[in-house]
Amino acid sequence: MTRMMLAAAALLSACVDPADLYTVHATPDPTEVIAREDVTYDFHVHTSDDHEVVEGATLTVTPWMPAHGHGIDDEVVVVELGEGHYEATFQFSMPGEWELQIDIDGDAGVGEVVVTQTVGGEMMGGMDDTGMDSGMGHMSGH
Ligand SMILES: [Cu+2]
Repeated sequence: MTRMMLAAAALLSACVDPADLYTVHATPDPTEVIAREDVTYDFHVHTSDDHEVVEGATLTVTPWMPAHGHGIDDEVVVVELGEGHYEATFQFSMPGEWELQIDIDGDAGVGEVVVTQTVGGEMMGGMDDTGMDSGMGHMSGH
């Protein structure tokens, strides 16, 4: 009987939207993010329900550009600083609208938080010959 109740509880918690499990405050330094220049993010992670800081979690940060369907070439290395703070330094590969998909594996469970980031800077000349950003022509029409 106890086992069945535990299973039911596990089932219930699995129904919680993973995005709601954790809240992440993502603060870039510098605050004006420029393509192909280092940016260091402070990710402050706490649980959404009781506002406890999340320590000892594994954060996986994936920069993603939805309009073009690509990320960045480099893996983002996340370092835990303590008291719910995690840090990562990387570069966005081009200007535009980006997302940071933040997967959090911690004591409260596995959750995902997505934050948006506008990235400034210049388009790189000769980008087209990679074939990666051939869609930029119609993007500029927005
Ligand atoms: Cu792009």
